[in-house]
Amino acid sequence: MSRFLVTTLVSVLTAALGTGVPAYADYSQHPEATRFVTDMVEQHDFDAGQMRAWMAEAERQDSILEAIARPAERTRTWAEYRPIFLQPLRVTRGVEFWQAHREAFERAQATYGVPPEVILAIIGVETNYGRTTGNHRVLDALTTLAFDYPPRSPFFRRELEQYFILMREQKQNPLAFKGSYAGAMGFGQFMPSSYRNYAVDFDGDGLVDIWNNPVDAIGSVANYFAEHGWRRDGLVAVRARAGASLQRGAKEDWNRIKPPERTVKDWHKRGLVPIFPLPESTPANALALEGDFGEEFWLAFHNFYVITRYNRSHLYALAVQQLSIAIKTAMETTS
Ligand SMILES: [Ca+2]
Repeated sequence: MSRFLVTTLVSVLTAALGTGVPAYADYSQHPEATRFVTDMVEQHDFDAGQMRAWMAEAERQDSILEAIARPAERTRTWAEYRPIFLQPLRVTRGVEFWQAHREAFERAQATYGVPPEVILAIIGVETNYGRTTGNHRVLDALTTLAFDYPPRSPFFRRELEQYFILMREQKQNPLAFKGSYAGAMGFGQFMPSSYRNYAVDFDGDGLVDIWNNPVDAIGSVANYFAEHGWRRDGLVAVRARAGASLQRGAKEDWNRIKPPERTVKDWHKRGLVPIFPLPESTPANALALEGDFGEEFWLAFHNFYVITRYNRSHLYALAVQQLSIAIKTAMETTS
């Protein structure tokens, strides 16, 4: 019996027994993927036979479905999350990466207004400066999530579409690239749409390569921030003290992932004061986090919000901010 017949029988039986989603031999037979192929042919002029061949190569990965169901940001407290990214080795390697690419960091700051330590912290948190860019085939990750993860299938279907267009633009083979379980790629873990929209050729060699080229990666992360509203010399976050009179108000006032609407003055009135003086008119959100020594309070400013545009998590943004300060401090003492 052919593999096709066996898997077809298995899927019929699985469906008949009601044990869950029917399993398809590969994505060339999956009905959603079939519709996707038709759309790619009609909307973007891809070759139908080539698209079907790629879909036949794509493999559903259960490990990806398990991984997306439990991202670290949603299951860990700040006390648990922080040490993952603030290890001394990650700081040391940040300094090394800075020293290795000084010119690119200076040019990125001049061009986009984003300081080196922030770009470094992003690349450090995302991939340990390009060391861990992911072991999943991007094609498998995006097809699995586009066609077998209903909660976010519209998002991943769009990213899969962008991935094929990116591959065509870059004259690359869609089977050849690896990334995270979500299909994020390269030093800065860009999704395909971000790659197409924000990645730049920062060393001027005619290629936009954030998979292997650290200089392009540096410029691309800085450009991403600039395009998402980063303010040159703007604040990110400052630790705050809460008096006994702290008026907490509604729970949803805290840890917001939105542009700040209140100001330092508003928080001051409610009993929350930054540890060093700031203009009272500065727009700020407030964070209350479970830290090593009990509850920690922070005021988070516009540029903090911009960091959450990279990854929608206040723990992520605060880890980036703290790593950036650690790297800058270490750089100042070594150079
Ligand atoms: Ca380049």
